[in-house]
Amino acid sequence: MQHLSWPIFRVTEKAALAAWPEVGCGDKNIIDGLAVSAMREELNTLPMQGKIVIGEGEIDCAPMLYIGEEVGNGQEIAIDIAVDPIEGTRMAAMGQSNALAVIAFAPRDTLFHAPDMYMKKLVVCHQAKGCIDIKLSLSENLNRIAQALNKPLSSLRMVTLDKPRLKKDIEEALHLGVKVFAFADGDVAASILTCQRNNEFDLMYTIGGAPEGVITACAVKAMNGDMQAELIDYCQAKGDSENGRKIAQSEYQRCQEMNVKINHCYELDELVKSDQILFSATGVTSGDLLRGISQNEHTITTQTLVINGIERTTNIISSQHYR
Ligand code: VTB
Ligand code: MG
Ligand code: MG
Repeated sequence: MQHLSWPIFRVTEKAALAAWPEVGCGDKNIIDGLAVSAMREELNTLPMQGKIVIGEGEIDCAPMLYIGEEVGNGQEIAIDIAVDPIEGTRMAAMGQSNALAVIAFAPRDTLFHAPDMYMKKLVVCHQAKGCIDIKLSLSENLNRIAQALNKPLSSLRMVTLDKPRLKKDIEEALHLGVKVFAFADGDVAASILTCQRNNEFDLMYTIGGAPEGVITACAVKAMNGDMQAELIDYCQAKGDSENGRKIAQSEYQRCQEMNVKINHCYELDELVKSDQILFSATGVTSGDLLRGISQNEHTITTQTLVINGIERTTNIISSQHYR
């Protein structure tokens, strides 16, 4: 597995580079399509029997590296792959910050098979490990985290997403005096920022995509943080409606087929069963986590974060691509 720790960063680099010329084009499917093809091509050169277990695209019907797709050149080890060719296609399409190309590798059969639906996620850094319980209220969790970190609620910094479905939670946190940082999009980046040493945030709490949740879990596990997650149905995330109920019904069916439970607390060790994790993210547009792609006359510069759960290291790799 360790032999993939170098090649993995080229996979997200290539995807980010392919999508970047179309940043700001307004069409997220164009962005996604470019990143997907570049990623697939690069993955197929790697010495592995890779299987996509977390892909993306069902919620927004984007071109995808589909679940079950086999990639790699078929040699050596069998691995599970969780991928979001562009995490934040809307940001990339609209020229907003924080879009990343992301991938994670883990040994075969160690990643949670999440359907593409909404997931409630709670992430903390290693100092607050073991104190969270997603089944309790947000207030209770904020109190527990503050206690674990030995700081007052008024110094606690929570990162989340600025979505209507989180309005009540944001108000609840603010009511306790907690400082809230609501990103437009991108809870993978928000979660990594929470787990980094010298972390900007004490916790990440949100309702976002389940595939992003498993990708996040890979990074959190490799960084020795903690996380819990709960799949929630469409109506719980978006409010009740006739159409929503139809979507929710199909989600229940899908979950039954995949043998996973809605409204059940999944622990980090259930989301990712192994410590042998390789994770890579390349900035497409600049954000809090990584610088986006930039260009001058002769070179294009990319910045990539590689998290290695085997070695327990994180590396930031800045590459100059000569033309
Ligand atoms: C979520 C979140 C992602 O998009 O999938 C979100 O996990 C989609 O939210 O990080 P909406 O359904 O409200 O659009 C991201 O923020 C970016 O991909
Ligand atoms: Mg995507
Ligand atoms: Mg995404």
